Amino acid sequence: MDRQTTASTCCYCGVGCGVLIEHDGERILGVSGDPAHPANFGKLCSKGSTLHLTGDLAARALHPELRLGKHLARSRCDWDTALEHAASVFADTVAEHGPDSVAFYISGQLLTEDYYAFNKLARALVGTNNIDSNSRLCMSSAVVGYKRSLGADAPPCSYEDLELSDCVMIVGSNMAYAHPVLFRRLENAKSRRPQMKVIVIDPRRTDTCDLADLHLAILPGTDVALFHGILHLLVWEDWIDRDFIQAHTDGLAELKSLVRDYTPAMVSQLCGISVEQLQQCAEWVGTSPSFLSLWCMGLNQSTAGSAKNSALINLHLATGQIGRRGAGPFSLTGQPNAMGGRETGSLSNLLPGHRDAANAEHRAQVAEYWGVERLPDVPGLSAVELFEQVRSGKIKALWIACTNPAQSMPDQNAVRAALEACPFVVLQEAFRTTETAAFADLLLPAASWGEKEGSVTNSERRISHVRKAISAPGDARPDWAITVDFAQRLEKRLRPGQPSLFAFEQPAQLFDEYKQLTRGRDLDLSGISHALIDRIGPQQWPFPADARQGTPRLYEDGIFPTDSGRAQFVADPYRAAKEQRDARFPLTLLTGRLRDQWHGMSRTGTAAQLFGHVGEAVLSLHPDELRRHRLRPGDLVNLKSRRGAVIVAVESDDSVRPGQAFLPMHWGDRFLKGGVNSLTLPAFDPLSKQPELKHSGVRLEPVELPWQLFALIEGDVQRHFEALRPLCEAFSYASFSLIGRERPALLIRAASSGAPDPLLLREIDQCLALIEGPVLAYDDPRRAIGKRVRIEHGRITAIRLAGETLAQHWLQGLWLDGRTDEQLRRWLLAPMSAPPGSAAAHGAPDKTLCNCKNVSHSAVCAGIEQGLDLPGLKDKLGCGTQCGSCVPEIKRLLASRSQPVAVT
Ligand SMILES: Nc1nc2c(c(=O)[nH]1)N[C@H]1C(S)=C(S)[C@@H](COP(=O)(O)OP(=O)(O)OC[C@H]3O[C@@H](n4cnc5c(=O)[nH]c(N)nc54)[C@H](O)[C@@H]3O)O[C@H]1N2
Ligand SMILES: Nc1nc2c(c(=O)[nH]1)N[C@H]1C(S)=C(S)[C@@H](COP(=O)(O)OP(=O)(O)OC[C@H]3O[C@@H](n4cnc5c(=O)[nH]c(N)nc54)[C@H](O)[C@@H]3O)O[C@H]1N2
Ligand code: SF4
Ligand SMILES: [Mo]
Repeated sequence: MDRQTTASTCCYCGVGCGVLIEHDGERILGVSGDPAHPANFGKLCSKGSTLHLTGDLAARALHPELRLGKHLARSRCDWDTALEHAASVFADTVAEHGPDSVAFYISGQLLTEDYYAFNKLARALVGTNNIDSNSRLCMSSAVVGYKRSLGADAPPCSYEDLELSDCVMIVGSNMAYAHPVLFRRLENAKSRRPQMKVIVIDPRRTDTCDLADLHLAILPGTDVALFHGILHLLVWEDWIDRDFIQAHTDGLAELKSLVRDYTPAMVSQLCGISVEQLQQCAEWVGTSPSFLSLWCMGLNQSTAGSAKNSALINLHLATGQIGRRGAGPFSLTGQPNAMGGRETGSLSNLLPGHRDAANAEHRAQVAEYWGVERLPDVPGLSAVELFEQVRSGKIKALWIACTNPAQSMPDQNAVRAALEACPFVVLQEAFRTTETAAFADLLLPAASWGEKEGSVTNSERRISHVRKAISAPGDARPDWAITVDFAQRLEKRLRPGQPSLFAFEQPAQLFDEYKQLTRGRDLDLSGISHALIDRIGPQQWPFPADARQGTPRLYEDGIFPTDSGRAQFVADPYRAAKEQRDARFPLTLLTGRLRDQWHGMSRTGTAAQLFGHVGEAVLSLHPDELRRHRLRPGDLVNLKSRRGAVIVAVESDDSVRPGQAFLPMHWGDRFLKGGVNSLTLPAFDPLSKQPELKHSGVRLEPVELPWQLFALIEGDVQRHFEALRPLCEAFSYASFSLIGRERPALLIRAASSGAPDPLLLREIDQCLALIEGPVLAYDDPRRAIGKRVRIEHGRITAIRLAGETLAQHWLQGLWLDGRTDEQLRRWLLAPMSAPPGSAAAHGAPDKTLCNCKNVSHSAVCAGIEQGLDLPGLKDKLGCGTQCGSCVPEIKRLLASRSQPVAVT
C-alpha cells in the first residue's frame, strides 16, 4: 500500500501533542508533530518523535492466553474461550461472595470510551465501586485540591497562559523531562520576555532549573510550610487582593490565624532555604501582574498531597490570580488521558460527569440514565487499599487494564504477594513482557498506540480525537471492544433476559452516550463529538450543546462551582512526610522521571536509542554522601528501606542535596532486580488516598559481591532478554539495558557473593550463543574467571565476562566501534582479566546527549572546550536543533564550564 498519514495524538504525557503517523496501512513508518494541533503546533519531544521506533512486535501480547491453575503456564486460546471463562469466573464470584469481591484496576492511559465502558461495567452491571486507576498514584491529590478549594476538578488555565504570565512558579515538577513540549513553550516565552520570572521549587536541581531565576531546593515534603510562609509574607506586606477576596472567597480569617505562625525564620528552617530566598519568592508572587503555578508529582505523591494542593491554590485566591490571562493554579497532568479518567469517574470515589459515588443524588442520576435500579452505595477501594484486600483474600477476581502494578505500586513485596494470592487475575495489556504479566491467569492482548480510536483530554481540558492508523497485530483488540465484549457475556449471566446495557459497536457510540452525563455539569462537553473535532479541531471543555467553540479559561467571572459560588481558603497545617530521616534510615529516597523513558518501560524499553541518555539504573548521591559512605561512583550498595532492599550502583550527583538520594521510577524488577518500588511506602494522603511515592527512608549498606558478570549480545534483543532475565534471578544484583542504535544489543551486569553453579553459567552462555561457532574463550575454573567473545565477520557480536569484569568498558567500546584487533585476541587467550595496557584507562562509555542527532556528551564537552556557545554547538554538531529536549542540559554544561550559575 502507499504511504499514508493519519493525524492522531502521542500516547505518552498529558501535554497531549498531536502527531502525524506515517504508515503503509500495515506498519507504522514514521511520526512527526502535527502543525495543526493546538497543544504542540508541530513540536514533539524525544519520546514523541521516536514513537515509531518503539513497540517491538516481539514484546507485544498477540493472543489471549489462559491458565487453569496457578502453577501452570498459560496457553494460547481464542477470544471466545478467554472471555467466556472470564465471564463465568466473575459471575460465579459475584454470586458466591457478592459484588465487592471483584475489582477493576485501570489506567490514565485508556481512552475516554474505554473508561466509560469500564465504569458502566463495574458500577451498573457488577454493582461495585471497586474500580480505581493508577491515577490514584498520580493526580488524585490534585482532584481533591481543586474540588476542596474551587468546587470542581477543573484545571482553570490554558497552555497559552504559560506564554502570557509574568511570574511562573514550577513546583514539584520536572517539566524539562516530563512535559517537554510545554517546557519549550515556556523557554521561548522567557527568551522573548526575559523579564518574566521563573521560580522552581524542587529538592533537586533538575534541568527545569535551567530556566529559573530562583530555585528553592526545599527539603522533601515541606511545601505546605513554604506556601504558608509565602502567604504570611503576602499578608504582612499587603500584597493581597482584598476586593477579590471579599467578593469571591470564604475562609481567609481562619487561614490567616494559621499562617501567622509560619514566620520567615521558622519556614526557612523547616524548608532548608534562606529567608532571603523566601522573601524574594513572596515578592514575585505578590507583585507580579500575573502569577501562574505549574505543579506535578512533587506535590501530589505525598501524605500531605491534598494539603499541598490547597495551600498552593490559597496563594492564587489571596492574590486574585485566577480566571485571568497568564494566571491561575495549573496542575500538569501526567498521563495522556488522566483527565478523561477523572471526567468519566474512573476513581473509586467518583462517578461519570464529575459526580461523587458517595452522593445519593448523583448515584440516582446516573442509575436513571443507565436504566438500572440503583448504583452501589458501598464505598469503593482506592489502589493501595484495593491491593491490600486482594492480599487478604477479600477480593477474589481482579481485572487489570493498561497499567503495570507489579512495577508501579509502592511496597512491591505486598503487591506481588497480593497478585500471587489472588484466585483470578485478568490482565488487559499491549505488551506481554511486563512484571504484572507474570501474575496473570488470563492475558488479553490489547491494541496500542496507532491502532485504536477514541478520544483523550489533555492537561488544558482539550479533547482530541485519537485516530487509528493501522490494525492491531495478531489477535489484539481495542480496549473498549474487549470490555464491551466481556460485559455482554457477563450480563447474560447477571441480568438474563434484560435488554443489553452494552449495545456498542463503535467508540463514537460510547462517547455520545457518555457525554450526556456531563450535560449541565461544570465540564459540560455535550456539544463535542468525534465528528465535530474532525471538523473544527480539538476543543477545550466546557463545550455545551449550543457552544460554537471551547473555553480557554475558567472562572473569569469569579464565580466558582461551589454551593455559595465562592472559592474556599483551606487551612491545613504543615505535616511532615511520613518517614523522616533518622539514625536507622538516614537518607530520603526521592523517585522521579528520566527524560527518555516512560514508566515501566514496556514501550520505551524496546528501543535501544532511548537508553542512550541514561542507560542503566543508578542511585544518585551527593559527593559528600559518597565520601561519608566511602563509596566511589560505580560501586554497588545494598539500598534498604523498612520494606525491602535493592542492590544498585551509585553515582555522584551534586544536583541532589546531602541527606537525599534519587532513583528513577522506571526501573522495575525486569530491568533492576527487585525494582525501585520494593523500597517505597504505601502510606497515603487521608483525603486523596494518594501514596507517598516520593519520600522513603533508606540507608546504604555495603555489599561484598566479588563475583561479577558482564554480558552483551546483539540481535533479537527481546528474545535474548526473555531467555536471560530468569537465569539472572540467581544473582544478588542484576541490571539490564539496551545499547547501540544501528545494531541494538542487550547488556547485562550482575554480581553475587560467589561463583554460580557452572551449569547456570553454561546455560547463560548458551543463550548468549557463546558455546559453539566463532567463539574465543579463556576459562580459569580455579579462579572462577572466564571470558568469551563471539566474533563474526571481524566484529564482536557477543561477550561474556565472568568472575572479574575489569575489561567490560573496553570490550563494550570495541563492540560499539565494530572492530577487533590483535590486542583483543592476545588478551582473550591470556590469563589476565584487566584490559591490555593502553586500554586500561578506558572508563565508562559515553552517553548520548542529543537523541535526534546522536550527539554524545563528550562531543558537546569538547565543543565547549573549544569555546563554542549554544548557537555554535547547534551549528557545528547539530545537537538541540530538532526536538530540543537536550537543550537544558547543554545549557547547564555551558554554565558549569563558564562560571558558577547565578541562581539565587
Ligand atoms: N519522560 C517522561 N515524562 C513523563 C512520564 C514518564 O514516565 N517519563 N510520566 C508522565 C506522568 S504519568 C507523570 S505523573 C508526570 C510526572 O512529572 P513530574 O512530577 O514533573 O516528574 P517526577 O520526576 O516524578 O517528579 C517531579 C519532581 O518532584 C520533585 N520532588 C520530590 N519531592 C518533592 C517535594 O516534596 N516537593 C517538591 N516541590 N518537589 C518534590 C522531584 O525531585 C522531581 O524532580 O510525567 C509525565 N511525563
Ligand atoms: N516510585 C515511584 N513509583 C511511581 C511513580 C513515581 O514517581 N515514583 N509515579 C506513579 C505514577 S504518577 C504513575 S502514572 C504510575 C504509572 O504506572 P503504570 O500505569 O504501571 O505505568 P505504565 O508502565 O505506563 O503502564 C501502562 C501499561 O499499559 C500498557 N499499554 C500501553 N498501551 C496500552 C493500551 O492501549 N491498552 C492496554 N490495555 N495496555 C496498554 C503498557 O504496556 C504498560 O504496561 O506509576 C506510579 N509509580
Ligand atoms: S511532550 Fe513529548 S511525551 Fe508529551 S505528548 Fe508531547 S511528544 Fe508526547
Ligand atoms: Mo502519573
